[in-house]
This record gives sequence, C-alpha cells and structure tokens, in this order.
Amino acid sequence: MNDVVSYVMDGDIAVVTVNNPPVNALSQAVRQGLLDAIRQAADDDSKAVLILCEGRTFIAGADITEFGKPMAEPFLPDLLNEIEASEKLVVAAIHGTALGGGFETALASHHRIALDSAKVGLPEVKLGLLPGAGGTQRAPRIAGVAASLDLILSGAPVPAVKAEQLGLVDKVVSGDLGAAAREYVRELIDADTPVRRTSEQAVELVGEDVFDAAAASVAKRARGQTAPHRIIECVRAAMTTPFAEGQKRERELFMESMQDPQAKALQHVFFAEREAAKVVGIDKDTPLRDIKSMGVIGGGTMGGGIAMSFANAGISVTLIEINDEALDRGLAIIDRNYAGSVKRGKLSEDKAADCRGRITGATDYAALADVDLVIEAVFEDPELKKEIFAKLDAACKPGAILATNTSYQDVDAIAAATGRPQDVLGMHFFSPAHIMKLLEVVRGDETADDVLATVMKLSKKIRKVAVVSGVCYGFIGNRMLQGYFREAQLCLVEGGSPESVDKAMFDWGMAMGPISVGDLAGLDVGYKARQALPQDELGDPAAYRVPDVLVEMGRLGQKSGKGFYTYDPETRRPSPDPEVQAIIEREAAALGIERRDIDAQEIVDRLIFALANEGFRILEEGIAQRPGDIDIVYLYGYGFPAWRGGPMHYVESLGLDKVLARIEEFRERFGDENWAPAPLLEKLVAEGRSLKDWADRK
Ligand code: 3H9
Repeated sequence: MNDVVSYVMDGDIAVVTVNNPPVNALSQAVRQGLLDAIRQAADDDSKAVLILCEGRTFIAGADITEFGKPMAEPFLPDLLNEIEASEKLVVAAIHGTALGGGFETALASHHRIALDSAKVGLPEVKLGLLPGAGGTQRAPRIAGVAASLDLILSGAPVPAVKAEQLGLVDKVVSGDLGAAAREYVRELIDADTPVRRTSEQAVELVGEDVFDAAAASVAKRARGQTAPHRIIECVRAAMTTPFAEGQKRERELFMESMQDPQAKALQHVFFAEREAAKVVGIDKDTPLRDIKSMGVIGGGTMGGGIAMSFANAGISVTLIEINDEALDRGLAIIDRNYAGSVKRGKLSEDKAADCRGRITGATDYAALADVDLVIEAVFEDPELKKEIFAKLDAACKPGAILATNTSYQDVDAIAAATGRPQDVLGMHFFSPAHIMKLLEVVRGDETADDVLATVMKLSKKIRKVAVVSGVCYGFIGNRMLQGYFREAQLCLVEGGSPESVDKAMFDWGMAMGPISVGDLAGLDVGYKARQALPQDELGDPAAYRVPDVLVEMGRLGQKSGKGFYTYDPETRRPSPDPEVQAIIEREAAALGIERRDIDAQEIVDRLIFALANEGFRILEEGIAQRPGDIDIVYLYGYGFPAWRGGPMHYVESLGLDKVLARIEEFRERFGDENWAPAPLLEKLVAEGRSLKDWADRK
C-alpha cells in the first residue's frame, strides 16, 4: 500500500501488515495505508482481511507527535467505521500492546486474536484525552458498561487472558501469532462466519449507581482532572443513544479534550519522561557494565526499601549492617514490608518469598568483594559517608559501581575518598524506596560515562523513573523544595493556619499540603539540619521559628503523635490543634509580624513560583539537563499533579511574563533575599522567548 502498510495475498486471505517503528503509531501514512488496504480487499477476491503488525507491538495508538498539528485525512474514526463496515471478515492479530487507537482498530475489526503475552488497553485518559475513535462506544457493547468504565478510566492495559474473559479478545494463543492467526481466519472462513459489527450490538443497560460509583472513584483517584468526567459522559451516551449519536458526542468531547491545558500538560509529561532517560553527551550505544548482584550499606527504612527494589527485579542483594542486632532489625523491616505487599495484594506469597530469598545479610564488607554495585544508605553524616567509601574502595572488585543515596551531600567529596572517583555517583531514592518511582542519579565531576549509562538503564529494570542531576546542595528536588517550604512557613506566620496552607495546596492539586508533609517527614529532620548551619546561613527566622518551637516541645510530627497537627493514635488522622495556632500567633507577634488574611491564590503563587524560580537557576547552572527533567522530579518525587505538567511546564503555560511580574510584586513586598528573580527567567521574558525555545536551542 505504502512504506508502512503492506498488502499480501496468502491464498484467499489478504494479509495487511503495519510496519511503522518503534510502536506502529497510527500516523497519517498508516491510516492511509489501512484505508487503501480495506478498499482493495473490497474489490479483490480475498475472503477475509488479517491485520498484523511487525516489530515489538501491535499498533500502540494514535501518533502523539501529530497532536496539536492540523489533522490530516483520513481521520481515524472514519477509517475504523469503514473497517467495521467491510463486507469481508476483518481479523486483528495482537502482540505486544494494542493501545488507544490501536485497540480501537482491533475493536472495529470483526474478530480479535491475541498472543498470551499481549496486553490491550485504552490509556488515553493518561494523556488527558478519551478514546476518540469509537472506543467509548464499542467497548461497552462488548464488555459491558462497568468493565468498560474501569478500563477507560484507569487507562491500565489488561493482559490478553483477562481481555478474553471480558469478551474484548476472542482467542488467546501462544507461540507463532502469524501462523495461529492465519489458521483462525481459515476456520472462520470455512465456517462461513458472518461479519460481526460491534456498532450493531446493543449495550446492556445498567443503573445510575454504576455511573455514580465511577464518578465517586474519579473524584478520589483523579482529583482535579477533566478527562475522566468526559469519559463517563461518553460511556453513558453509548448506553442511552444509538451508535452514530454516541460517536458524535465522543468526537465532540475528544476535540474538547485536545484543547484542554490538562491534555497538553499530560502529553508534555509523556515525552518528558522518555527524554529524561537520555543523557546529553552520552552515546546511546555506550557499552554498559553488567549488574547481577549488589550490596546496600545500612538496613534502615531507606536501605531496606532499596534492597527490595533490586530483589524485586531479580538482582541478588547483600545488606550490610554494623552488627547482628542492627542487621536483624533491618531484615525484620524488610520481612514486614513484604508481608504488607502480600496483604495488600501487590505480590503473591510465592513471589514475595522468591524476592525476599534474594536478600542476604552480612556485617563484614568482605561480603561485598564480588558485587557489581553498592549503594550506601546510612544517615546524612558526610564524614561517615567518606569513611564508608574508603572501606568500599578497599573491599570491592575493580569496576564495581559505588553509589551514595545521600539527599544533600557533595558527591564529589565522597568520590574523592576513593581511588576510583570515576566509578562513583549518587543514586538518590525517595522514601519508601520500594514504592516511590523517582530516582535522582547524581553525576559527579569524574563519574565515567559508562557508569552513568549503566545506572540509567538499570533504573528501568528496577522500575524507577530516573532523572540526571548535577552536584549541588539538595540536587534538583530538595534544593527547589527549600523555597517552597520557606514560603509555606511564612504564609503561616503572616496570617494562615496549618489547615489553610495545606488546603490551598491540596485543592490546587498537590498530593499533600506542605505542612502535613513536614509532619510526615519529621520536624526534627529540618531542626537538626538547621542546628548544624552557621547563624548567617539560617535565613529569615520567620521561616523556621514555629517548627523550632514545636520540636523543642517534643512535637516532632506524626512519629510523636503531634506536630503541626495532633494525630489520632489509632487512625493517624490529623486534627487541627488550637495550641499550635496560638504558638503561630505568639511567634508572629514576637517577630513583629502583623497578621493579615492570606487567600489561597497568594499561597499557591508564593509556593509554586518560589519552586519554579529556583528551577530556572538549576537550569541555568546546568544542574538539570532540561526543564522537563525538573517536572519529572516533581511529579514522581513530590506529589505534584501530573495534569499541571510539573512546575516548569506550569509556569510556561501561565506565560513567563506574568510569572515574572508576580515574582517582581513579591520582591517589592517581601524583599530581595527570597524573591530576586532568576536571571534566566528575566532573560527569557526580555527576549520574548519560551523555556521550550531556550531548551531546544541550548
Ligand atoms: C490515541 O490513541 C487517541 C485515539 O483514541 C483517538 C485518535 C482520534 N505516538 O515508551 P517507549 C514513542 S492516544 C508517538 O520508550 P516502551 C516514544 O516517545 C494514544 N510516539 O517504549 C518513544 O520515542 P523515543 C494512546 C510514540 O517499549 C518510543 O516510541 N496510546 C507513541 O517502554 C518508544 O516508546 C498511548 O498512550 C505514540 N502513541 O513502551 C500509548 N508511543 O524512543 C503510549 C510511543 O524517541 N505509548 N512513542 O523516546 C506507550 O504507552 C509506550 O510507548 C508503549 C511502549 C507501551 C507502547
């Protein structure tokens, strides 16, 4: 048909093969090729059409790179309607992942056969969209309303066997899909099987309670998002109106979604996540080091979580502690975590036992002589870390990668404690490390390219999203967080309450308000860090006076049952505490601050713009490779709402000039020290350029 779609007769079967690497996305050429193929089949003496794909997957959806550009014919819904209307039997043969428009192509075909390893799904919601080529209308006709709402609202792909149970796939096979599919089509032809058009089937009626349950679940799981509500409306239309009308509504709402800033933000996230995996200046074919076994120094919460991440990925782990007692404690935490995963249905008992079996403990560094990687995860004491690295240098084989999980310390100074700084880098996990997806990979001055490339590849294997950071205090995430937390505390003393500050940020979309985050992490952590700082580096006392008072009263946060909030010992539910509010007001008076009303918009702007302002500095200094990397750090490590795209995408979407104007206003009101605009932001506004333009031309 064309470069990406071929048409070959195999006896009386027209075999149509899509070959559009990497994921057979439905580019204009693929759509055109499929349309030409279905028209050719209508005219020749084939008895059936078999749609197959080359490469690693069946069609993985519309071509996302075409979004935002003028749409070119043939449009996917029209193409799929024509496929379904075919007088000749059309069969889709699925391997890899049939997603979005790809799965809609399969749903418009008359029959579907899939390899047992395949998955199918409608993940458009993750891009801020809805299935726009009949998916919301055909899926309910096949799998019913409740199952379809589940599929489309979660966006999660389902394995072929589950899809078969739902009726979304007719036959699951193993081995050679091409051969099995031909045999299947042969059987259908021989049995004179008539075409089966999904659009002609009725949707089984369900009560309003099914839609109510879906809406309630969306309100909880997809707080703030618009696409899920449109999806519910489409599925309702599938049940209440004829196919053509439902499809018209689907089209209208799909077009509305495409214009929605949330869709732009989520599509930015899709590409940013993939970009983040690429390291500027390192060839993608750099030979990698083999990582089959690893060691973790320190069996605390962090070390245990790191050990589990590797064990879960099939890598054997040696956990090192200072003595048997500490080791037993560390291994017991791991046992408890695995038991928790089994209880929550995340892992089967067998799988948990298998993973746990890969972790052994030791108290002597000699046990690390043969491992390929070691991650140090002891507490934040720079001297202790250097001591450990000197010992690792002596104990580990040449070529072993030595990583520190430090959140703040100078990775170069740690590397200098060894005779092999080229093998040293930072791997900053987020707690709990076996659950949180983010991994900041800190590239030291002397870190070798193959070490960095190996760790970036490895991060995928342990199911983390890795972002490269340069060396600076706090790296990307924690460095930016300082301004965010500072403004949260300042808003508190200037007129807010823990609830008002938390509510403003939670309602804006953050997973948790900043005051609650402080209580969760432990107020003593910041307190100890401040104690270690010289007086002139402490900054504005208004930003830490209240937490200092709370810590000195023994209110350390959740762990002591009291912090900014008081926690129910059973449920851990927080309640506002009038004693804390009195302390805030007393300290504000002592600091000479006249309290006033602070509205939610001011709180949001101060916290988010402080974050982004530091982000511009981080970019200019080359600490982050690109703006999207910062966004990924915040989405996966700090509970930033994905549908706002991350702090840098968010400020870009507002308009950098407007953001700068607001920062200038804050500078006027609150002073230079906290609110001097980042030079890069000023420069871009002066030149009328976007951050994207700056990143593209860098
Ligand atoms: C849709 O279908 C709308 C319709 O309902 C209605 C239309 C009217 N387009 O992830 P990977 C690129 S919405 C363009 O690293 P993996 C990706 O950027 C769509 N490009 O591989 C990357 O490029 P690079 C619904 C795409 O093996 C490369 O392919 N579909 C697309 O880990 C490899 O990707 C989806 O949302 C695309 N659709 O995972 C599916 N997909 O190498 C989105 C991928 O330059 N895709 N690329 O960085 C995925 O979930 C995963 O890519 C997939 C493979 C599971 C397929």
